[in-house]
Amino acid sequence: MMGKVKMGLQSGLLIMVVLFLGVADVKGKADEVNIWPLPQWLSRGDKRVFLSKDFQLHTDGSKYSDGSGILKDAFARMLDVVKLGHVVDGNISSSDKPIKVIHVLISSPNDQLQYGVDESYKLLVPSPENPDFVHLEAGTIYGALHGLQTFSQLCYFSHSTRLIEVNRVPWKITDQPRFSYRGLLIDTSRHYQPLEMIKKVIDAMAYAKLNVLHWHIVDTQSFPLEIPSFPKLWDGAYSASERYTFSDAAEIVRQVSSAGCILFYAQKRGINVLAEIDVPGHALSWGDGYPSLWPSKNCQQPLDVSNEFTFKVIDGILSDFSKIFKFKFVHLGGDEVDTSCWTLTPRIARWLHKHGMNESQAYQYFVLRAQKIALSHGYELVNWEETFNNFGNKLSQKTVVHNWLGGGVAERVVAAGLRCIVSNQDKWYLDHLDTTWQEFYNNEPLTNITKISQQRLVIGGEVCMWGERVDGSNIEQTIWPRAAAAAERLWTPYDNLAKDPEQVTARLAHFRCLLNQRGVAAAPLTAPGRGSPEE
Ligand code: CP6
Repeated sequence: MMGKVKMGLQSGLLIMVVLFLGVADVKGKADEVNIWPLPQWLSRGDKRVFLSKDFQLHTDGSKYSDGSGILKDAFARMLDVVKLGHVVDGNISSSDKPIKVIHVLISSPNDQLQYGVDESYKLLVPSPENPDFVHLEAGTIYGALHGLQTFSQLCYFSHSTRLIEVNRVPWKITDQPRFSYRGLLIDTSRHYQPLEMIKKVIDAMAYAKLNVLHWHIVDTQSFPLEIPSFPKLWDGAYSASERYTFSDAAEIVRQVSSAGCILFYAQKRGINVLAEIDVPGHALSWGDGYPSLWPSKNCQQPLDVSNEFTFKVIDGILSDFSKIFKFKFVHLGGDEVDTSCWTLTPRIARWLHKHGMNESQAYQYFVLRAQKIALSHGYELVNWEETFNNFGNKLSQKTVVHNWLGGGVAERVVAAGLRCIVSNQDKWYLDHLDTTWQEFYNNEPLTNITKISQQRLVIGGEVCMWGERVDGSNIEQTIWPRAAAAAERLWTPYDNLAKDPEQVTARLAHFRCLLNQRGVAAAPLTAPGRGSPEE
């Protein structure tokens, strides 16, 4: 008896301390908002609620029927990451009213994921009409997915009540991305990345609200992907096991849902996949299976510009791509082309002469012909900036120029009326290990671009995880948390960014702990403890 009274007193004291500090179980300052990336707009209250153990998804009134199961599966994953299943002995008294339902209202029936899809959402915890409900509304299923991610970040396990709680209710959040292209490049040519690791990267991208996985599949060092039209191309893989079958690739991007619909693993999470073949320069491995793609046995790249077979192979690859990569863009590379093998190979030198082309004209001819092939398969185009720097006025209007050199090309691209993706190597290259998360955070895509009409042509940005020094053993901790810093730059309205640097640090440290808890090996911000330099 005494014991019980004592316990009661202790927990009473605990509650008083808790009330005084505002937050019990989430470490840090009471007033911290721990959402990453920060929403467009939010307001909070001062109450606390907990989730019922059988928290449910309701969709009454929604125009979206979820025949493909995207929402149902996303809800199940959300319950999984907030660990509602772990609640076995919550301290509930009869007067406590748990939140029982998340009511998701989606206005579009369409579940096509595409560039520029409406990603906005509104989240109310609890619903003003019904205190047992969370209210989430969105234009499309993809906005609803972001809303679920935000909601998952509001939930935490309370060690005092042993329940999943949300503090500082009522929460009112309205949110939408600043840029519609928010990318991460992975490179499976310099090192093979296991399929399961690619999926983990996709999961974590969804947590950070990134929405494009730029898959730099093949390069000089290896050709890991099966191409049905040209089945010897993957002879250029490192080994028989370091390969993706065509159906593996489809699976990264595709899954069969519980409803029997064919869906993409990435699509289910709101992630588009931008596939790249980097031509003509970064393609030596193509010749392992088809040596006639090389200028000669001892001068092996760029791809032979004089050989019709080269363009047949590109056509076959893009035709196969179009069956599984449904994003509206394909990336055709075009960077770092050293054309000397063309002039050093007499057969090709004669061809150039016959067609009245010098080396740089042949480079242009190659890139533009690859563009035409991609257009014929229904794609719009992305090319690395050297193509713009060398013959920008010749590029298809459907080209998005991908900056990386960092010489301020974005300003010139948008002034020329083309679209641009920002990835400058001094700020957004993850393989540069000494670039800090703060530098990732502070890279502003619209630097020096002031006209609204030109700002709109910067469709977003992308952080690049080049694969020379990463494989399945260290890719996650090299990507995270720095990619998340860029993710906030790309999501959150400019005026909300980094108002309080200490708060940003604490909030990112919190997000990277969340990644760890969810099984993502995100590295510490610095050291030690929660990763904040002050600690
Ligand atoms: N591979 C390809 C690369 C790079 C590029 N393209 C690259 C260049 C310089 C640095 C990092 C990566 N490894 N195909 C440039 C777009 Cl510092």
